[in-house]
Amino acid sequence: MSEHDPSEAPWWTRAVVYQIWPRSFSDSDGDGIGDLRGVVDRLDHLELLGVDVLWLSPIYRSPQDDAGYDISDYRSVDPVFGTLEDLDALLAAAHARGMRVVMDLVVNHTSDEHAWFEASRSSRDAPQRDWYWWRPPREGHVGGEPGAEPTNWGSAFSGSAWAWDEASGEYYLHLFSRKQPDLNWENPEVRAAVHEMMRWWLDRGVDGFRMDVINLISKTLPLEDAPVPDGATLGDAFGAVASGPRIHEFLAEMTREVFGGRDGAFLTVGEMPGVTTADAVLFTDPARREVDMVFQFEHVDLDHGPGGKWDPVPLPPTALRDSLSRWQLALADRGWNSLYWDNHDQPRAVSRFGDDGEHRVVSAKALATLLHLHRGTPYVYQGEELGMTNAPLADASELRDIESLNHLREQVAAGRDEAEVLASMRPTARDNARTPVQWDDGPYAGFTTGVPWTDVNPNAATINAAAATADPDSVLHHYRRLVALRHDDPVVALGDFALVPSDDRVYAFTRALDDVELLVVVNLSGADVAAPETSSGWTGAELVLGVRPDGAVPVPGERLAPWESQVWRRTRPRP
Ligand code: TEU
Repeated sequence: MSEHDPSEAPWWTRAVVYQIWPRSFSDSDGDGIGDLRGVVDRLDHLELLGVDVLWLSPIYRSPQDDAGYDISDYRSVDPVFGTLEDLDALLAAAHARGMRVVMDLVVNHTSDEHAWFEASRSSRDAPQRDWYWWRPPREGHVGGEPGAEPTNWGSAFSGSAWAWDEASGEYYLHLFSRKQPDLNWENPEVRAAVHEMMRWWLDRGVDGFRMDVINLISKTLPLEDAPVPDGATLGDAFGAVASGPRIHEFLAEMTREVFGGRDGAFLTVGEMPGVTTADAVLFTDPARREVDMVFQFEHVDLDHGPGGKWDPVPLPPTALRDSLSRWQLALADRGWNSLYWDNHDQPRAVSRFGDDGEHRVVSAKALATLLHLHRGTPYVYQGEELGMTNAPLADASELRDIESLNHLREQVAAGRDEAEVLASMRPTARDNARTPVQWDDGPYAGFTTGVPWTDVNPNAATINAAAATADPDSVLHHYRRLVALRHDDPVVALGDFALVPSDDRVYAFTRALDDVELLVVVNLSGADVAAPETSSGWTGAELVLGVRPDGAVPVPGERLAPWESQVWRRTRPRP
């Protein structure tokens, strides 16, 4: 199969995915929490946008320790989101409008309230003991005392990655919260149970899966102490758990067992922190049948300082350009990229990579153009199409996310000033992207008739879907054009990518397929800068999209206004 041949390329090479984080999408019953009926109520908006696939963040039964990424029953819907019948209704309504629905598959870990874990924890001889990672205290130590943990690993959400179970006298591993014990994928019964559950969802009508931290399921054995980063107290388990020795085998087996013999247009995307370009080629090589595409993290980790995400450093446009273009080139011949700026784990794109003040609209459009003109499958996170901004997080009481709350508590306990810790968290906290979607300028932005579970951003009076729908120059209508362009123009979906030399603040590239060529030029700064030299050779080309703060029509080769973005199209000059 050639991914460059439009007649043979898989359907998802021309698709755009929209991520719904249901808790903050739309509330239909006034309890302040978004739900599945709320999603059905808003399908007109998604149809207007033109997206092909909806990815639903977890709606399964869950104690909601990590906003649903801690699942206690894979085959039921949490009552806060509705019922299985509501989910069936959503599937039917989305399918009727030509949209597919992919579920979040969280199988690196379950909730500690899942029946599998309850059985596993019940005793050391329990038949399901080996479904999770149980280990005795470190030799010569007493279980439960500091330092007795089986390895020195830290968890993603503060503290040790091991929790002591007094009743059975062993520790269990949790790479995330202590309410998210890791499943032991070495055990074939675990794999078979997950495959069966996935088939159950496909039988119900879902169109695929976004696989949460799926590259962490194969751990390097034996589990051993890891290097301790400078300034940290706990070891970094990452090297021991990311893309481990059996990961490719596990994913190929999953494809075989779950999708084998099924006809249909499915989509699988593996979320893979730390994945390298070389790994990504292997994971997404169609011949290997592992996953269709991966979420990589390089561009969303560029602003992490020596102390990680809570220690942000300034991000020069060149760093972004180098990273994104490197991924384009690395997956050019084999493999496929997922393209995203933000999601429920990242700050809002326009606040992080653009300018959420004076140039909010024009910079949100510039970022959208840049991303959607790359080769790969673009993902739009709810509210991104409105140019929604980071939450103010003016006070610690606005934090809801377990990661934020644990970090704040840990730092304050260590003697740091709360206001200072909060300030360091503001740029990258996950809470930023979890405020309710701003639908209109009414009470609580039209998100709920009750009281929302977390504050609505005060800018909802001006930034909202109703206003954006009515304004032909809105960020929303720009996204609509970009989605349509990918559907209609094969060069956008499949064309070869080449970087064009430019000023350090500009990202310019071409895309080419057969005799059609596009030039994309984006000013990633609030300054007036020179256009790339190449631009002047494009006089007479068709302007596909052009956005300037003054609303004027761009001219090839002329200086670029702040956050200006241009897409030009021409028939390739014959050699
Ligand atoms: O995220 C995995 C991940 O590696 C990070 O995004 C991480 O959660 C975060 O950035 C820490 O700073 C996935 C989910 O998307 C996330 O919501 C879950 O919390 C996590 O897995 C555990 O299931």
